[in-house]
Amino acid sequence: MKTVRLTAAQALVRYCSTQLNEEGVPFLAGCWAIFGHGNVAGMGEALYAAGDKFPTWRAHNEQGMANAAVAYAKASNRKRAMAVTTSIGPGALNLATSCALAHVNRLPVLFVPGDVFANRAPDPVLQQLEDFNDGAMTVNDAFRPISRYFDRIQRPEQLLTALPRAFATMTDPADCGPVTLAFCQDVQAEAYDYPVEFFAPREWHRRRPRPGLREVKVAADAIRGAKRPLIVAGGGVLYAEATETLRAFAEKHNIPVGETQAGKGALPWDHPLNLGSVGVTGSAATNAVAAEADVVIGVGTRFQDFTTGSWSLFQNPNRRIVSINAAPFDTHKHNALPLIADAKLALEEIDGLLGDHKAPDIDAALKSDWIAAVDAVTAAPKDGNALPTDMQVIGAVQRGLDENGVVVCAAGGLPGELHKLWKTSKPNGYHLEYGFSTMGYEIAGGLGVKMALPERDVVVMVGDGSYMMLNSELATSVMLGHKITVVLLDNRGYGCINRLQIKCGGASFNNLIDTARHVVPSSIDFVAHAASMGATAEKVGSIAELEEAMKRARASDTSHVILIDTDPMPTSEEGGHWWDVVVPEVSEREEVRAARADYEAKRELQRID
Ligand SMILES: Cc1ncc(C[n+]2csc(CCOP(=O)(O)OP(=O)(O)O)c2C)c(N)n1
Ligand SMILES: [Mg+2]
Repeated sequence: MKTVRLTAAQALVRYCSTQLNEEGVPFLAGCWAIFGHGNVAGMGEALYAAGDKFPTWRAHNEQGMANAAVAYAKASNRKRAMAVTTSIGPGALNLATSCALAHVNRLPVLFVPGDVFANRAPDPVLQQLEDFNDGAMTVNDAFRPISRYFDRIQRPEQLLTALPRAFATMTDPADCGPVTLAFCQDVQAEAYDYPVEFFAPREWHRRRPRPGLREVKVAADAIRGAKRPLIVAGGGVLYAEATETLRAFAEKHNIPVGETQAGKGALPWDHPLNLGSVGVTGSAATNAVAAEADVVIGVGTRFQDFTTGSWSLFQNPNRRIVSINAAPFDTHKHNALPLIADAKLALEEIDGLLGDHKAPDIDAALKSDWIAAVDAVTAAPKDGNALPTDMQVIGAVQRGLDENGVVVCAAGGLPGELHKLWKTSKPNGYHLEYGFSTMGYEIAGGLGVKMALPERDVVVMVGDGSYMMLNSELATSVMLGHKITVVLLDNRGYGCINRLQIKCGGASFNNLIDTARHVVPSSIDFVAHAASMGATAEKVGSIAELEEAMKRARASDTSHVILIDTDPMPTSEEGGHWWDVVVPEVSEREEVRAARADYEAKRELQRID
């Protein structure tokens, strides 16, 4: 057997750079890296030698660079991904939030945190956790429950089994998620005679599981018997690139579609059968159909609580759920009729059995009334002096983009409003991280989206709270020349949690900056802050000014931040649905007792069968 003598880090980098996706391009676009003693000598040397063949990008925060990697994978429909390497200890643990984020959203990332010395000679090395009862425990064990595949590389030859498993996990539609290869720092630099053929280019084709005959028939029978079916389109539709198949299926069988946060954009917003968002932040149109639906057909959705109104949305007592998903785990939820398959193939095969079957028409006014409601709340305000609402800002941003735009967001009040109100024309034009809803994802995520889709106009919408939590990859976007536009809505605090607090009967407390304990009133100069990182930054005083600023941002080559003050209280009244957030059973506050009574009444509608 022909061998080549490489360090383990060199072998990992060489293998990563030769693995291709089904289109023949490298599955991993490159590697984000922040170095420390735990990876600079081993991984650092190997990445340097790889040069442009496997590019390395430096960021400012491990969580930030990992968020960029997650966003890249999502915007690439999981066909491409990135690696992320860190030192040990704090550098490694800074990845943990992003690793869980990737896990929840089922997105591929290769995490390579450094680890302690396998030979234990210098123990405890700087930043080593010492477990008194377990000699093998390191901080990286925290990655076990949040990684889809976890391994610790303690000998160079372990890569021969670990790396193929890592790629199999990242490229499998059912198992897809983050992989953590905790890489002992001495092992990174250790040499081994690897078989040359281990590094031969290999194409990883996404498995498209075929549906079982019985499951297709059961699903088709249920759909044929339905008078009021509803398709719930999830992220799986986009990842399976099944948007055209879904459109043809919905049209031929006359079945309306509601979209989850991850599934938004599965159909163009103005398609007559696209009733808009579903669930807690759903459109009035979809939710009205959902309440009566006798068959709910989930396609590539994991039915999280925002989609199901905490399981109080689908109120028809005889309703059945058909769950089409590549992951068996998701198909069995809530006694659904399981259809374990790739979304595209499943729809094609159900279609084959349904023939010309058409479901009864739904009232066309549902959709037109909803669009009229959307247009009303997103219109520019007549009163130019009032503080703008989130909805009005969304309208202005939307008007400032064409179908090439991509909106990026993750946490705060904006995701709910965007889910309801944003008009997505093309797949991937709507990029919401609402599986984990991680504050601080937005700007780093926008950078990752831009790296995946350089030809598209990427606009990050972010609240002041999320901006303050993690903004440093704005400087990375400037440094790497990946221009993003950031629209920063300053409502002086955690507006959505303040509203939730009040809704649960609480006093406004510790959410808005002014009602949090303070000695000096907070006054953050966001424009100066963003400008200090090299972005062009400006503040606008109205929706009309925002529309002008959007034009400047669009024309700019540099990342552009537009700050606007907004009102923390208003939300769109139209649409929406109850969400299960517990209210205290006893309280001295009358408001809490009233909210509890309301809560108990709403819980009656919850179905946990
Ligand atoms: C990392 C993280 N911490 C806490 C939360 C809980 N949380 C969700 S939204 C939110 C407030 C967001 O504030 P901001 O970005 O200003 O948006 P706004 O609510 O004002 O629209 C908080 C604290 C979270 N989602 N993520
Ligand atoms: Mg805020």
